[in-house]
Amino acid sequence: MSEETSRLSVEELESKANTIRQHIIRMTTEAGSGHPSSSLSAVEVVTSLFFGGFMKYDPKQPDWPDRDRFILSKGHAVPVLYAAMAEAGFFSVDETMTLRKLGSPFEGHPNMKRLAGIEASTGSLGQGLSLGIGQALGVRLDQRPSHVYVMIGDGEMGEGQVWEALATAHKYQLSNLTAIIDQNGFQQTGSTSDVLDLTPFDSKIEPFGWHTQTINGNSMQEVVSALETARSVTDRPTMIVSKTQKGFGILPLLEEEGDTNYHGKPLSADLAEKALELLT
Ligand SMILES: Cc1ncc(C[n+]2csc(CCOP(=O)(O)OP(=O)(O)O)c2C)c(N)n1
Ligand SMILES: [Mg+2]
Repeated sequence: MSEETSRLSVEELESKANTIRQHIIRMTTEAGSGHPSSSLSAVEVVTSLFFGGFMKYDPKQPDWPDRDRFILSKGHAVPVLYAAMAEAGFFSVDETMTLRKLGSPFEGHPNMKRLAGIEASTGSLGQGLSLGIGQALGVRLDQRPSHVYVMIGDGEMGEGQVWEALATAHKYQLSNLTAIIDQNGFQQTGSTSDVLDLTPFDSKIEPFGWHTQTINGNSMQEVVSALETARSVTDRPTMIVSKTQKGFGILPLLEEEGDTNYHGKPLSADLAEKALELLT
């Protein structure tokens, strides 16, 4: 149960991350649609949360009241969440291979009404941090020890609602809330610096009253250290600006394809085979 939640070493986490990357590739290629590159950038953070001893959860009792919560605000990257949850024992890896198939609860965006363990239905970008604030307030009112983690995309940061949420979290001094920006440098139609450059994030978010850190989010060691630091902050919400690469793990292939954003495209069967070779 909760106390036995995995606490893998950095080396073991790296190996788990590799397995999760393989699931992501298989799932999206099998579906013939989805967002592998958006999922791949976030793997180290999601892996650390689920297996680095940070999140408490019980896959046999997904609604355990004292559990920690993870909200994937960039809901289109849900293959990374399905893969991690499958590895954690919420359901089988085989089941996740029904991704985006008619009738499958493994929808293209997380749906909390269809799949136990999903904490929020997301996909309409901009809403996850607000949902996380509601949950952080709720567990605090109930005097639960739960911590709420929210992952936001860097393109998603262009949504005004996120900035309203940043101000609100400070107002309520939500020390049980940690947000992570997956700063992979791209959004749907191009690089975030071309579309709307909001970097650097830390110097904008710190004045909102948040504890902030900026890290290499594809370095497992840095992710684990940042989550440890976040846990030690007890008087305000914490933000981790996680600088990543979209498609991390299979970038040489995306470079060959001439598209390092590769947004919303599954790999062809041939390319997926090469990707899996690269990851093994
Ligand atoms: C409100 C809203 N507007 C537009 C979209 C379409 N959309 C899906 S993914 C995406 C890009 C998101 O970029 P980012 O947040 O950086 O995530 P990444 O894919 O880079 O991880 C957009 C615009 C959406 N899902 N929701
Ligand atoms: Mg992005």
